[in-house]
Amino acid sequence: MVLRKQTLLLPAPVSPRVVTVVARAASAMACRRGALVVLEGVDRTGKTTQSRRLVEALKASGHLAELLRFPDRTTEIGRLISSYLENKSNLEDHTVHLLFSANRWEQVPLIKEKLNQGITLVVDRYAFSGVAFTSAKENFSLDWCKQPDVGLPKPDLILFLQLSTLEAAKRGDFGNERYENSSFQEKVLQNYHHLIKDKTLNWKTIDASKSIEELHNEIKSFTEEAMQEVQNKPIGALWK
Ligand code: NYM
Ligand code: MG
Repeated sequence: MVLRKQTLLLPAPVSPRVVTVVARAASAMACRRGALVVLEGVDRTGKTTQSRRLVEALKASGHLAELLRFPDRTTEIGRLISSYLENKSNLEDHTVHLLFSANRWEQVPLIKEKLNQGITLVVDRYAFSGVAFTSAKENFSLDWCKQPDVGLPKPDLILFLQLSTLEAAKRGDFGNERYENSSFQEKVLQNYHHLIKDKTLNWKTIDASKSIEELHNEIKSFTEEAMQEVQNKPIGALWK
């Protein structure tokens, strides 16, 4: 009789893959928050391709993962930025810098909520793009450019896709958007080189001249490592 009862309570046979998925989701719900993973680099280094592939791969191996990108052109602030980038409108340089930052701040409640739900967020550009691009303009110091983003959720990992501007240019013509020319991109690259010296952040430099597949594998393994390290650590504050 007892045996029979036990037999009835046994769940239907499940594949090891389902067990893994359920176990991971349960552990996420129990304690571990998601990791905040950022991809940075000049234009044409493959950030968008790699962020998408990373999210797909994480999901396929049973993790909770979502993609975000900045600028987020879908919000009201994002539309102002988009029109500026497309040269359809002009904005004063400080003003547009602050709009890019505001476009990140408006997503902060959502970012925190998702991380706390155990969702790993893969972010295509973040505050480092803000600083690297604006400080490539005349009379903008790195320090001034960082201030509006001080206190944003701190990334657990920043993947810097490194490629010379010459190599980047070989990947095809730049688009018609603002900033898309080699001399500006060169200044942006130099600014990134200053930013990656910051040892309070977990920067990993990746050679973006590698194949899409090689790059993906490297990025995935750095991400999985960062996801392990997150454990019960609270979400940090950037540049604080
Ligand atoms: N950009 C992006 C900035 O100038 N400041 C920022 O804060 C961010 C997030 O926008 N050339 C620039 C970098 C890019 C441009 O980005 C649009 P994308 O990834 O091409 O949509
Ligand atoms: Mg672009």
